Amino acid sequence: MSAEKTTQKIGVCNLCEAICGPVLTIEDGAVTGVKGNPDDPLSRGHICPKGVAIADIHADPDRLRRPVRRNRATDTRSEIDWPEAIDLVASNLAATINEHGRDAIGIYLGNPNVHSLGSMTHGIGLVKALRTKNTFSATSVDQLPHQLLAHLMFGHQLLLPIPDIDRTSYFLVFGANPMASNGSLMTVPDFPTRLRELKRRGGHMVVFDPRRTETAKVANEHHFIRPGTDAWVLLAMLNILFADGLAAAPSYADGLADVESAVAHFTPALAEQMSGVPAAEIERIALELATAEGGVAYGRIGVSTHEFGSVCQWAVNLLNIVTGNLDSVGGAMFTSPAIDVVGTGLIGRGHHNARQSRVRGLPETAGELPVSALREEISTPGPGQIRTMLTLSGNPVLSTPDGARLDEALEGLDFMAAVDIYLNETTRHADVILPPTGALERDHYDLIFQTFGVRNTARFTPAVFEKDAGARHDWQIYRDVALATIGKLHQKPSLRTQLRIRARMSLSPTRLIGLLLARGRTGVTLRKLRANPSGIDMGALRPDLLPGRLQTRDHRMVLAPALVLADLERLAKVDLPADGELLLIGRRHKQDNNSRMHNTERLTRGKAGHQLFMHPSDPATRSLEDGAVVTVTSRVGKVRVEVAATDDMMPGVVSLPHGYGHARNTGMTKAAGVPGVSINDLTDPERLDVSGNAALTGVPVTVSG
Ligand SMILES: Nc1nc2c(c(=O)[nH]1)N[C@H]1C(S)=C(S)[C@@H](COP(=O)(O)OP(=O)(O)OC[C@H]3O[C@@H](n4cnc5c(=O)[nH]c(N)nc54)[C@H](O)[C@@H]3O)O[C@H]1N2
Ligand SMILES: Nc1nc2c(c(=O)[nH]1)N[C@H]1C(S)=C(S)[C@@H](COP(=O)(O)OP(=O)(O)OC[C@H]3O[C@@H](n4cnc5c(=O)[nH]c(N)nc54)[C@H](O)[C@@H]3O)O[C@H]1N2
Ligand code: SF4
Ligand SMILES: [Mo]
Repeated sequence: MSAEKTTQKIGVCNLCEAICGPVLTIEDGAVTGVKGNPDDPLSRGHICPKGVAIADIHADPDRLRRPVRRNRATDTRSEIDWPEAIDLVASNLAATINEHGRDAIGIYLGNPNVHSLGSMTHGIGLVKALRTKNTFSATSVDQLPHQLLAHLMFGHQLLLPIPDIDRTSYFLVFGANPMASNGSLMTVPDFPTRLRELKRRGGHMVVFDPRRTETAKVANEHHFIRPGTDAWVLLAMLNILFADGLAAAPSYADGLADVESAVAHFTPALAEQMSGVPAAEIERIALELATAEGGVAYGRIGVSTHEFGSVCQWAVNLLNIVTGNLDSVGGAMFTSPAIDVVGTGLIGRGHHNARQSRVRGLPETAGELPVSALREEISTPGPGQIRTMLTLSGNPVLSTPDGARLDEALEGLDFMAAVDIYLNETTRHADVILPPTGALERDHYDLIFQTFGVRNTARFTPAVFEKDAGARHDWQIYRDVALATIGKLHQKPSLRTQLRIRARMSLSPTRLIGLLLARGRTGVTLRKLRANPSGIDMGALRPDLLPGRLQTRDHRMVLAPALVLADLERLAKVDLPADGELLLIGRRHKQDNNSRMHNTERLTRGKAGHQLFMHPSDPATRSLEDGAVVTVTSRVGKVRVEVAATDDMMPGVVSLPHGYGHARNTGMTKAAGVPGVSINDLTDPERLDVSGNAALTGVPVTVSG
């Protein structure tokens, strides 16, 4: 191969929240190397095994590159051209609205939307243009409690306190496994090095997790905790801090006395009974956090996907606030991004329970309904029933509770369209799939994860490859579907609204970023970013931004939101756990990405990791052999899967990864051959947090031979 044809380009990995910016080697139009970029001020040369696999997605023969139409009668698919595909989707969306009203459209937005600039700028535009109440997303199987509490306490759903991992001396973690996940709601590429640095400077990391995870193993301390019981432990920590006179609040905060009386019931002794964590340990750790020079509490998926996820997130925020660690170096701080989606109001501050879902009366948050209600909204007849579905980069059949029944419900729709790059468990139901360009063929500026960074940085990454002549970017698809659908409505919006939508949807994402940067206060412009492709460093997170940064109307912080206080009564009524009950939790693997990446050779070689993990004592008491195929049964479903005994599990707790169960897949032949079952055939849409987030963890199950 001639040397002239080899180039190096900076790309961006869109697979997880760490947003690494690797250097790609390109030879004759193909990616032949992916390595970290040491000049990147955020990712500092880091990449993980998945980052290398972005080359595989780019070249993947399974990836869809042209629109696909399904013949329902024969369940076969053929490629069609773009004008025909857009027209088919728009005609069906418009026909549904014309005949049954806007709410007959259901929309589900999956995780990769947040990782694509075009989805952020134009996908949201399409959703707004369709104006259906039946909008759902992966938020309600993920971080909804974080967003709700940020809204209630700080006045904006995305004003999230980010751990100052590079300066903290005490890192207290509930239900997160950043060694595998690379961090979440804390954009922290290079977590392993940052943790080593933390330990080297004498810092201490404590992990509460029902599994001794990859992270637990490298932390200074790990404590097993019974799934679903973190609320008691967190509240007991607050209880101790009040009892010892170590809890205080800044002058701009209201409600400290209400918090004190609310946590009075939740003693360390009660927490020990519920969680299995010794009261003395709870007490010690609370005091250590309070007295550390810059300590921070942090909770993630393992405490967000709980029946009391909002209480947990409230308590995590309070631990930081009352110990003086919010808005303070080494604690939890707010970012100052170059495009401030929070301060400029680019993303709304949020609201909660302004309306409810039709069938079960579940509350909306920021305009979205809990995805646990999606299946029943499709299959329950009556006015407002969903008849046509649009999924945008999502695989809810594998990623949301009771996926097996959602799988059936999708087949009963009048029409379904998907904007997705693969034919998978969800998109196989679509009458039309519209595949956008991949991550290496589009410009990227990360509006969301630069807002959650552990450092203030900005980076713009131009497309590494030009798109094929016949390919479309996601923003172009969203624009075309929105405009074509509006054009076919019987009741069109006013001419002014139509012109506004057209003008907004016609600006490219990159133009928009240029305009937004120019409006920002950091001095970072698109021109400067183009001149510094590794990114611009704006420094460590800054303390003392409060109360100015608060987005509440009166710039005061709300310590005791009524919604959470009321939920403490529900918490106080929970019974002690039954003896011998098995509780199911999830897990993430370094080489997986939710339901994706199981068709790449590079990440699936080696020993399969889909098994049901159990503590060795649990199969033994049930006369089950290690390696045997067992039946796992929950209230909603059953799966058959192999057991792997490991003393990394807490006794009484079993674990399956999510995003498996590709046997029902008709598209990716390689993925369909990957063993494993979907944990979400067992998770229960009736188990919910007060926010509406699914309680995916701690599902009661039985395991038999
Ligand atoms: N039991 C259990 N369930 C869980 C979780 C758990 O911990 N336990 N985790 C939850 C969490 S945190 C999340 S975020 C959700 C994820 O839930 P989803 O977002 O529904 O699932 P993903 O597997 O991320 O699906 C991504 C989809 O986007 C497509 N895609 C990938 N890249 C692109 C792209 O560039 N453009 C377009 N248009 N499409 C693309 C993929 O083909 C796939 O169909 O799962 C949740 N489900
Ligand atoms: N490799 C990889 N990286 C990813 C993803 C991926 O699929 N693969 N997904 C990305 C996405 S969408 C997200 S949202 C983030 C999530 O990022 P993390 O939250 O760090 O992800 P998890 O690995 O699911 O960690 C959750 C932990 O909670 C524990 N847990 C379960 N139940 C409980 C409980 O009741 N209490 C406590 N204390 N712990 C509990 C689990 O054992 C697990 O170790 O990861 C992102 N990064
Ligand atoms: S850590 Fe995340 S962003 Fe970085 S290379 Fe791995 S998957 Fe990509
Ligand atoms: Mo997620």
